[in-house]
Amino acid sequence: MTTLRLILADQLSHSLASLQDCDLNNDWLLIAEVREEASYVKHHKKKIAFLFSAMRHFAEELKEQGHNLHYTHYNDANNQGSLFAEVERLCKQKNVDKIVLTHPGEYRILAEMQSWQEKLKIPVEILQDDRFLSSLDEFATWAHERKQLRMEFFYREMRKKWHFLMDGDKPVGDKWNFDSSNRKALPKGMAPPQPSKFEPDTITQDVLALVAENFSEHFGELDNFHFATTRTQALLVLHEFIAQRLIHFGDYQDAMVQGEPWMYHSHIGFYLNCGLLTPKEIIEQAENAYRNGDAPLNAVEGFIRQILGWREYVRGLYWLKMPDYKAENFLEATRSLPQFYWDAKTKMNCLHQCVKETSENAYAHHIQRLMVLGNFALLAGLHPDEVNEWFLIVYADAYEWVELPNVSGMILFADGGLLASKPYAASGSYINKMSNYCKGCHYKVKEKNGPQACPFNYLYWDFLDRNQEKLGKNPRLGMPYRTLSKMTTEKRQAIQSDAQILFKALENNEEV
Ligand code: FAD
Ligand code: DLZ
Ligand code: SF4
Repeated sequence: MTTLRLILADQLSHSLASLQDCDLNNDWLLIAEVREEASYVKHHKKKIAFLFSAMRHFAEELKEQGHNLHYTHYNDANNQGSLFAEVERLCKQKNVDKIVLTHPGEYRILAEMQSWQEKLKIPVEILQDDRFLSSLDEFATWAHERKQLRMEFFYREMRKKWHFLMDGDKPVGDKWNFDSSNRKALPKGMAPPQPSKFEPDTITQDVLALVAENFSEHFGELDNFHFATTRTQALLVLHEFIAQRLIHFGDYQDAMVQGEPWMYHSHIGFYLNCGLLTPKEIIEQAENAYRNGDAPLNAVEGFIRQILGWREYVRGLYWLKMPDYKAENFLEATRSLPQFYWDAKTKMNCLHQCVKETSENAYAHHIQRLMVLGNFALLAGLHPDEVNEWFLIVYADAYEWVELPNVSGMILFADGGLLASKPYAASGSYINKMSNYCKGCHYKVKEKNGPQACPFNYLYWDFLDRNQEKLGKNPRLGMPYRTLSKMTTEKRQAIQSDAQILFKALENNEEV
């Protein structure tokens, strides 16, 4: 009996469900670098290099453990270019009787896998991905019992279930959430530590050359590649975060500083999402830091909430609502993605810096994604399909299960409020409060209208005005809508006119 076990690029975990009960004598593992996955969207060059290198390193480890493993290299002459075609090829070559898979992270791939049994006439078993802390059934049950699917309540259930940061049946510190202490701007002169960096070894060097040659037209820069590509290195990144940055994670979670892309964030999303780290070990280490007195509760609780709360919640939501979720466009947004999302050529300094850093690092931290890149997309009414594709392409931690709810739900309100109780819309004053971008900007953050005014200022009001029918009754937007209703007709016209001038310039591909 020969079983084939396909391992995807984001399944690089020794604890993977489909790797358990493996028969070292008879079974075959398959890891495949394929054109279809590398280019169905034009992923950032660093994202492809990272994944191919991590896949190759993981394959080496599996071979050392004695597994029979077929590794398809991107440039192999007989590489068939898709996961299915590679599976089919190996099934014939090795006389495979059965295929065992772990649930993938994308609806598109699951639908594809579900057709393989019929196509190949071989039994296909798809196992649950138990690397997550909430199963899809468990999330569906939780959601079924509720009208509103608020992350905060899901998170509390998860805290109780896993007994993370609990004292008996009470949350440590008697509060579930310490976010009110987590909104500080970075004080002048305070410099976050440099991120962990790894010199590319020969495997990574080969991959970098391959990506430079085959994906030159993809977005992003390839030089200064320093990501971890093995579990051992990823664990070092985690340890350095816990030792050096976690202490300030809460305080400066929302802060943005020009020239400081990494701040006090953990930079573990890349490794967690491709399987080199597991959520449980990360949370346990963060909790230990609190229990040992090495990090304060607001930092540790805030960090754990991101992983135990948001990460599990968006995955549950994705699988609960797909495939319809992808087509949602509650605000009927239609505008095309401006060119500056690709080339950073904009006079808006906040957007310029965030796109530039995204291109350099295949990374931007959460508040840059949410309150700068996402906020502009929301206010300008960019089409969800184009915004989703951009976010899936540009970040090395992006897979559809996590990217889509964050984009369609969190930033664009395209799901009509399933994920967020109100749109995360903000004017320039928020960006000015949380960053130093405005000091170096062509526009003036204090000006509300006219050619020198910060575009976020008039776009914010124009957004509310334009969407009044859909958002006007949202109780959490009562205050801004009351302010809008008190504005004079002239003021409202000036806002609309400034917004129209900007939209026209975007349509004409002029630099704004
Ligand atoms: P930290 O700030 O150190 O947070 C720790 C971890 O918490 C992250 O690694 C991540 O695993 C988890 N986390 C934090 N926020 C979220 C969230 N909103 N949803 C899910 N997990 C979260 N995260 C991705 O992993 N992949 C994506 O493709 C992705 N796209 C995003 C798109 C938009 C528009 C927004 C607003 C957020 C997106 N996020 C995404 C969430 C978050 O921005 C990233 O997880 C985070 O920036 C990764 O950096 P880090 O590892 O330094 O995270
Ligand atoms: C993102 C990606 C890339 C760039 N390349 C591959 C690949 O060559 N082989 C593979 O198995 N997976 C790849 N992936 C990840 C998949 O496209 C997909 O996003 C995840 O497997 C979803 O779970
Ligand atoms: Fe961004 Fe406006 Fe500040 Fe310029 S002034 S950096 S556009 S928020």
